[in-house]
Amino acid sequence: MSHELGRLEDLPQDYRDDLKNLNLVPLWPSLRAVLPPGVPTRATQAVHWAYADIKPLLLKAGELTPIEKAERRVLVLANPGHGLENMKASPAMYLGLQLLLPGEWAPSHRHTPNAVRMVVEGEGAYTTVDGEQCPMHRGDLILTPTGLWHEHGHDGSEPVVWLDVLDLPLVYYMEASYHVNGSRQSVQPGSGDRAWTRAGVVPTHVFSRSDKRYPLLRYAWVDTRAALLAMADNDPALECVQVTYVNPETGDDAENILGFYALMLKPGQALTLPARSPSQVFHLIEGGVDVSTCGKTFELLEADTCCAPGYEPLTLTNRSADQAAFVFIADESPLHRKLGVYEAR
Ligand code: GTQ
Repeated sequence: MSHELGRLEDLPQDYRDDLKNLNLVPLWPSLRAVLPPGVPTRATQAVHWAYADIKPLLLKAGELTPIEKAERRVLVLANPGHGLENMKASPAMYLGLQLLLPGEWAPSHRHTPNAVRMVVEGEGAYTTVDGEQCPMHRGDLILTPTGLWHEHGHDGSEPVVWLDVLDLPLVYYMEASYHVNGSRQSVQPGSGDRAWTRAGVVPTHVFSRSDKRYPLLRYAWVDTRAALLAMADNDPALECVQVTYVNPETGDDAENILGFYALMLKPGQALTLPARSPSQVFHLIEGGVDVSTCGKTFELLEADTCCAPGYEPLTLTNRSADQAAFVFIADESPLHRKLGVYEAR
């Protein structure tokens, strides 16, 4: 017996017209497309964006478009598999490289999508989030979670570039994406990364409890890097030297939809990750790493970024025989876990 399902063309035209006029669709011609056998259909392609290609175009954008005409001067890393105009790296992830020139100001706003910034290069910029001024140094991760006011400023003398990672495609798809403009924030004293300096000891709230849902907004790279080196030193047999950026008060992922991690590859290490359902993004902070997936190998240099679809195994290889390499990873696993569709094969 054939398992071929009936096609739309098999149905008489007048019947198809009747259905269409009543906003009805027969399922069987599309059933296999929406529920394919064994593995999902993925529009996400494995794509590599080289920083050396992007930087001159980003600096050119700095000449062509004043900050007042851009608000956020960003070149979006768009996956051709999703259509460039849709500005998606993957179903739920948006990536952009943002340029801020000395003295520029990207005004205060808040929006429903969650964002993080991974600082790529340049000194002297800061992001003010919910009244907290977060200095931006290379490798720092700064959260701007849903609904929090944020603005970017720059007191240094060289261009500053960072990688924006947002869950914009998902929030837009949900018809829940919008922004509100605000006025310049007044900077409040204190910072989460001074209140929460060490794992294992957390602030005791004797008199009053902060009502901040996101107590830690800035994850300094010096601390994350030191944590990875200590983990590797502590357990030389540890295969995957990786940390997850978490909310230190709850232990949950730092944001609700996307997950963020820092991975250290030991000299010469090749790490094969299982096929997992969420798409992933890799951004090289330090060293030289090859990323192999979907029959392709990307030779990442520092500040390069690549993405990979879910349900594919992936190998990361440190090209150096004597230096560790450090990778920032973003993925969709908090979303997949919350929805109950997370899988590792
Ligand atoms: O810096 O606030 O890449 O609102 C896209 C949207 C950056 C930002 C982006 C944004 C921002």
